[in-house]
Amino acid sequence: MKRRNFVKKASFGGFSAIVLSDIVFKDLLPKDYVPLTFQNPDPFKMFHKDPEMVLLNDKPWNMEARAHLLNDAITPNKYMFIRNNGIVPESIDASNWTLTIDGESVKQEKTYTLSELKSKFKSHTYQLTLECGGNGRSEFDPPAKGNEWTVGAVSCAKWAGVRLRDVLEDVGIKSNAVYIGYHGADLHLSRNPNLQPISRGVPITKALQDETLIAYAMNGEDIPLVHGYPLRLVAGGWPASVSGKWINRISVRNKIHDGEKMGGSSYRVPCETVAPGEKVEDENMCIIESMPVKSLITSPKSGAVIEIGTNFRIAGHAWAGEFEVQKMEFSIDFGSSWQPCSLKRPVNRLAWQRFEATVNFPKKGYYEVWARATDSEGKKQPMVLPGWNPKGYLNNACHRIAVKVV
Ligand SMILES: Nc1nc2c(c(=O)[nH]1)N[C@H]1C(S)=C(S)[C@@H](COP(=O)(O)O)O[C@H]1N2
Ligand SMILES: [Mo]
Repeated sequence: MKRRNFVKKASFGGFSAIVLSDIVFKDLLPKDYVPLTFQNPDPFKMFHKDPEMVLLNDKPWNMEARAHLLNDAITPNKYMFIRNNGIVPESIDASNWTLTIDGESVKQEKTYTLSELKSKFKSHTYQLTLECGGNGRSEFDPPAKGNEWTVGAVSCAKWAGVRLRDVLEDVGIKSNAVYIGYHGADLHLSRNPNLQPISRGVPITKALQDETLIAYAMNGEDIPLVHGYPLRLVAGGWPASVSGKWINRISVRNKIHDGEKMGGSSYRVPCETVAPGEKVEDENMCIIESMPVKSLITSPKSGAVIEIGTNFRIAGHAWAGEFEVQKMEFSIDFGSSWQPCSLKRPVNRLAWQRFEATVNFPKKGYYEVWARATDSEGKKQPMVLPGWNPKGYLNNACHRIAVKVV
């Protein structure tokens, strides 16, 4: 399938696509000034997103869902959050796309074309939960810098591709391999080609799991451009920042990968809990691995008004990083008492799980319905904010919706 260039040229009736070299005074353009003809006013159309999605940033593009948009068992593209650290690749030629496996710990470097990857290795399909490490950041106080995600930076689409393990076995890796790191084709915001916006990775044990894919399809189609077309790494259950988009290189490392956003406070939390606002030295920050247990009430939408005596059904999804969700409960009295929800098993490991319950309200008035998941290790979601951390990661506090019974 041929993709058109990402930068959609605005259609100014009379003229066809303008390119940079057409601009007579281009050398006089103020820094960071985007000529009208290159401005794209509608990221919802550009990325095929539902207009109810929430745009958080345009440089880079970041967009989140609202809880009620995430009600589908399998997240469709139109409701999938977008998290970019840099500039989406502006033109992609899938027919010439290659993936190189290199690094200290490969026996020899090897490069595959897209069609070689597809024909040489068996294809696998899994539904995988991808949640941004910063999902829920907006609630932390003191606030952390970064996108003000509320609850919608999570998705669970169906990804198809080849196992990273099969590819690494074909390449041959040395026994000193400890980590893999991805490299993508997106541009740094400065447009400096020597800088990468992000290059993260996972320990080799996670890389070798059945469900860790080099994916080339999402929900039965080519991966949408903004989500990593034509090739992305998908490692469910971990902060989605490890699932590299537009990947053209994977390095097998003999040490913890030291790419962009692996160090400092990026995707790291204090190894020991700290007081809100406390300064934490880099050496006391630990890399986030499995995401914590969490759930979301996706139906109905917060703000529901119902008549007393009607059956009130709630439903949603729960997930628990590397683990399974074992129990799901709800509360209508601010967590004083909890009642059970029905909970499905995941369709496969690392996929979110559906829960449902019927809620009875004792009398008319305002309520909040809270939902709480417990994982297979017995860990529960906190009712209020979990431990503060400098970058505002891992907020897995109970989700709640407002209901008025009339
Ligand atoms: N190449 C590349 N891969 C990337 C990113 C990026 O900016 N560039 N962002 C990461 C982060 S922080 C997240 S949360 C997920 C978001 O994936 P999505 O936009 O497909 O939802 O992609 C990850 N992979
Ligand atoms: Mo992220």
